[in-house]
Amino acid sequence: MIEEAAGSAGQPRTLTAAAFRDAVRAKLAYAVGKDPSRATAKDWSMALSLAVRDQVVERWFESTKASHAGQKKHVYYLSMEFLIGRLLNDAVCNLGIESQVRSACAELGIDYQAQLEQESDAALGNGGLGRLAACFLDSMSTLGIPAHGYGIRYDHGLFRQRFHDGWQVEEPEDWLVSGRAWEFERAEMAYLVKFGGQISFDGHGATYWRADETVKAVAYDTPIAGWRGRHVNTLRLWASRPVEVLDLGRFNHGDYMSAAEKTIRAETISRVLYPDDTTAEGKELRLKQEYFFTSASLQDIIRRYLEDNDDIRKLPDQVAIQMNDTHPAIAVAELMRILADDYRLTFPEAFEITRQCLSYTNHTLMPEALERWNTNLFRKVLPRHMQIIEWIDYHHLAEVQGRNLPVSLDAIRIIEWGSEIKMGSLAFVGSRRVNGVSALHTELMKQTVFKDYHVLYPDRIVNETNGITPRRWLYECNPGLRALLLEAIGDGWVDNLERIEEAAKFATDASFREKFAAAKKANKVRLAAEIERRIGLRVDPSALFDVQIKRMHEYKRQLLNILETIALYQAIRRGPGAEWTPRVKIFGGKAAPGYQIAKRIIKLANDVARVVNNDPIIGDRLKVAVLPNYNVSLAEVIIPAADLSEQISTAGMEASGTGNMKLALNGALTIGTLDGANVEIAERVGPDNIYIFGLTADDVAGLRQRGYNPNATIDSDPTLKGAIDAMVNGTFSPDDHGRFNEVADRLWHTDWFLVTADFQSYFQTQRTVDLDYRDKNRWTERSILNTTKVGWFSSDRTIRGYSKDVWGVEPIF
Ligand code: GLG
Repeated sequence: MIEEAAGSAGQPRTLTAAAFRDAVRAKLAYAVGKDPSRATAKDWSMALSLAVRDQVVERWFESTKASHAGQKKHVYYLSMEFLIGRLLNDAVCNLGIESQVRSACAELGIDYQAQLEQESDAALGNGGLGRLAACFLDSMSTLGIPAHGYGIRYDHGLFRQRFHDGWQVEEPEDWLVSGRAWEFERAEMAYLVKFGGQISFDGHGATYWRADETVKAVAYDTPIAGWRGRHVNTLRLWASRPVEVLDLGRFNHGDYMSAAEKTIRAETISRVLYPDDTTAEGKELRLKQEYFFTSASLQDIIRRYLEDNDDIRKLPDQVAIQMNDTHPAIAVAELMRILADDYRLTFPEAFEITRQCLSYTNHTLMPEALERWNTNLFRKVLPRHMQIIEWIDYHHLAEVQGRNLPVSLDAIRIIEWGSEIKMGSLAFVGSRRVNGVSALHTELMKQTVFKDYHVLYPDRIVNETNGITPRRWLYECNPGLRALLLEAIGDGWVDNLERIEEAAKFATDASFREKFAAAKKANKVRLAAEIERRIGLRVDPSALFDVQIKRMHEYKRQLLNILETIALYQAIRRGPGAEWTPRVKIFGGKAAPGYQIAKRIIKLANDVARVVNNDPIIGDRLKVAVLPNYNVSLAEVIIPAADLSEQISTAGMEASGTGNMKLALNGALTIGTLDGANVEIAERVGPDNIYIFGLTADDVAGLRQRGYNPNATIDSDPTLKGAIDAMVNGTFSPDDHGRFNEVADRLWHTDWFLVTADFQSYFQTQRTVDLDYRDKNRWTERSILNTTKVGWFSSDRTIRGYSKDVWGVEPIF
């Protein structure tokens, strides 16, 4: 039994350092099986994590008991992605046991920081959508909302990115390879999930689904502790396993390969995360993945519900299910199937209950990213669900026809031309609430993609502007700034981030400003060391750190940033004697493996970097650092060190963005378009503390409608033309002049993302940034105002919004 120091009321019980040290030793011996003299860094890190995990487990039991006893409505967050990153420091900070853990490590002669780096980064997601789900888990636990996150336990998360000669190379990621301290396998918690086959009816109301293939979904649970460890929720990830482990008959005939065939087929479902989150993958495996985790989760939800309740019709009183994007939208049909086929409710009854339980979050308006499934494929994989969706579509349409409203019936069909199922439409029709992720995005949802639905259901669409957890994105990743804030205003801001505004008054206080700048500088020194370690480039920590970190995508316009880099490079070369503000351009981001143009833009960034960084005329005035394998852990190092945050998407295309919030919270000033949540950030920090440039969403729509001709723009702008010319004349690709022709051609001919249209405004704004950065005091003052004015973007606020507007649940804290 571990000795515990008494905690004051409401505070978590805390361990003494000595007790914790002994606990780590015991874990090393009895759980890892190593003697301290033989233990590797990995062994120690495992022992440390297991000891910390013990601290979470008791609270976890208590939370589970309390939520059963309290009979509160429970939230189930279904997401194909959870980008949780590392968990050790997160658990330690949330439990408030950092000082004990650090002293225990010191006594054991191990370096805490080094232990943290041993943990693999759980990259079970692509970008913002998956990271949002992870922040929501933290906030739901922090607010004491009984909740489960449900997803897939991929063997391989998002690929590891390497650069070979500047080109992206994808390598499989293997986060599970050296064991995982945080999860518990629940072999007994398994559900069967069926695919394909035939449907038959017995004529007395019973339906039978004789499947072609059945797999077993096995649960793996990770406890997620909230701030101060007051409540612990569960992230339950499903792994796909065969129903029969081995075909012994075939094995005994010496046919070893085919004896294992079913196992391989079943395990394939949870093998890899689809690396592409922006194009609909019309692939059977993807559809199976989506159905696999949705079905297992719904079966689990109903089992839990029936443990404490007996009337299936009252499910919506106890259950709120959130569909994170359309990936789990098959839940609409699956819940109906369970209610109708297993519990014998009529379709209308089942539909009503389904619509009361489910809600849907939309994350993008880009047509190519809105999932559609070919009906032939769908019918083959999910024959019963196809029938149910046909029923929903037919009845929904019939109901609408009766209401005589000004909507286009074609636009509200779920099954288009009988050949494609629109999953966004299915999710909309089957949901109680549908939400966008920023004010602008929600408005655009009402005006564009869901226009007709909005006429039919004017109350259904609500806005829940995204947020980020201040625990990971300030408290943990920025210890210097954390310490300064604790000293200045106490720790109320960690519970209620809006209270960070109490520090705004210090923006003009010279001593505070100095400490704030010193913390930023220390973070920049740390990042500079990381840049050197990763790519061998030396950068000066007193230069302006200009950061663009996010997935590589044309709409995010890394290309605009690179063109500006080229133009700046050319300007410095023309006049090296002028007064330049030294700048380090930092890029990080992965391109989907099949997204050729995005991969070429990575190559361009690397080619430009090579030339710029080696040009003796340029020196420290400009450096370009393209960092490979951007992920959550790297973000934790880059974000606290940023001076300038690049949020430069084509207006109307970035649903929200959340990197913008993290960077602003850590004191970076944003240079951005009026897109996504930038709009709301600008409202809060005020026009003097943000750099807004370029076309608005309305301008973009107008320009595209009229037909934009990039030719004239490029011809009339020598700076832009010079940069594009350099791209195609071999300045950066002496070995292959034609390498970037296609990139340039797109700019000259179509430029759908309006890079050229926004270039001049962007370039000029960057020159203003240069000038402003010279006034260090003023810059720090504005940096402080960014940190202190963006408290509203806490995911705690977002989750309170969902609780009230979408789920109908009450946070405990
Ligand atoms: C999407 C959007 C982002 C958004 C995120 C979370 O592209 O703008 O911030 O979801 O809502 N696919 C994404 O990452």
